[in-house]
Amino acid sequence: MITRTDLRSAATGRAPEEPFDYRTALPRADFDVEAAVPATHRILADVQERGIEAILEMSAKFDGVTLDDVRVPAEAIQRALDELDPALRAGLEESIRRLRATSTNELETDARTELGPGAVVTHRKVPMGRVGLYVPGGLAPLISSVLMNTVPAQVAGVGSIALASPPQKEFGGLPHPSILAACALLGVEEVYAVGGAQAIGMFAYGAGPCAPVDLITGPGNIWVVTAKRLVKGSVGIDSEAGPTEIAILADETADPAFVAADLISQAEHDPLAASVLVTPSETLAAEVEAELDKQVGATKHVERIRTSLSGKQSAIVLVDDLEQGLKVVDAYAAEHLEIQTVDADAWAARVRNAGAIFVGAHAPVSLGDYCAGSNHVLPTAGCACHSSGLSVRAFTKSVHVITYDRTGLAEVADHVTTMAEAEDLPGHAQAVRVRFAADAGSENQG
Ligand code: HSO
Ligand code: ZN
Repeated sequence: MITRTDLRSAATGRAPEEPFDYRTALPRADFDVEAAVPATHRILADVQERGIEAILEMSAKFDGVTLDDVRVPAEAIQRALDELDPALRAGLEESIRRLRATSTNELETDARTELGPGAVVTHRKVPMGRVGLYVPGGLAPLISSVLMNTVPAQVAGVGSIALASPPQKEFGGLPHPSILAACALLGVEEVYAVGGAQAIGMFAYGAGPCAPVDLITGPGNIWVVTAKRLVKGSVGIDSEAGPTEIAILADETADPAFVAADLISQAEHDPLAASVLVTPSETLAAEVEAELDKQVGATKHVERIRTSLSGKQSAIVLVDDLEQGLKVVDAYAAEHLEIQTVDADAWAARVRNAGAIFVGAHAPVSLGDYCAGSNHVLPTAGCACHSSGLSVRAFTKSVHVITYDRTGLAEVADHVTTMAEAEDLPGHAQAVRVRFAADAGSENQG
């Protein structure tokens, strides 16, 4: 069901230490944002031009619901909480508690640097003013994504939070009730029943009751990801989070049943989801294949899982040793990376590129999806090389505050004027000299 990619020296004729761009050899989904640009562009332009009217037409066309308003009424949000299953409520509350603990601990303080008498630079951290959080409906109602988007925003101190999730036909055009209940638990009151690229347009440009936001975060399908890329610049976005990915670096000490279950867990999300095992152990590879055969049939979403495991984005990658495995997983830059090896901590410490790293046999990705206290909105498609997952930092910007007095400026005035003249920008030099003109005059007179 899952294919093998053999990167061992014997198969490739290349020694593991030879420089090689492993990205070209690794499986990856066709998630062609470029191809989705023209259609997404039309949707965004329509939302920008016709606002709420365009959005309501799109809800009818894409979601099959006829609505006359996009804002979810406060009573519907409260009712969803009243009707929430107590066990689910307990789970959500524990998840919120853990996310708040990590988010609070991750808050960064202002950095004040005194560079000399009368010369201070402060790096001040400022929360975003208004954010738009997107929670997908799609193949599963991602209740947990409400928490992952909202908690760090709240802890960062964002003043105004709006949340959008697709309207669901079976719930009378509202988002899934558990999504609304999670909003109620968190005190999020501004909720919109809008999905897809049109939700991103609504956040970016403002439409009807929704004022434009400064930052849009959250995962989504190809239309959402493409729309975020297109509006970027006029608003901020978090990293691109497309179909989910799991990579597992494992050796012969890993439990094949655990490894297979974890590969299946993310394959369950999407036919385009990627599950990749990187191992130097042919025995483990064979055992995991056998486990997959055994376990997949017993899952609920068999077809989706089979499609994603047999897709070209999933594979068992054989490597010479864990050193080469480390190069491979670093090049792949998976959204989620599990390390199930001896000395898992030590291997994990050497990983540079991953959205999140799960260390040891008892840290499955599912834990992080729901209740680890870490965030599950993470960069996919190799973006972990340059981007991070959601955290309070994503909802905070920083600004240098420069506080120099006359003494402080005098200390570096000559350096500024020299550099300005070297750049042929005498106006810059003059802006400093003018402040000491009186001194120069009194010296001349003296
Ligand atoms: N694994 C998904 C998040 C998720 N899983 C939500 C279950 N619910 C992307 O990180
Ligand atoms: Zn998941």
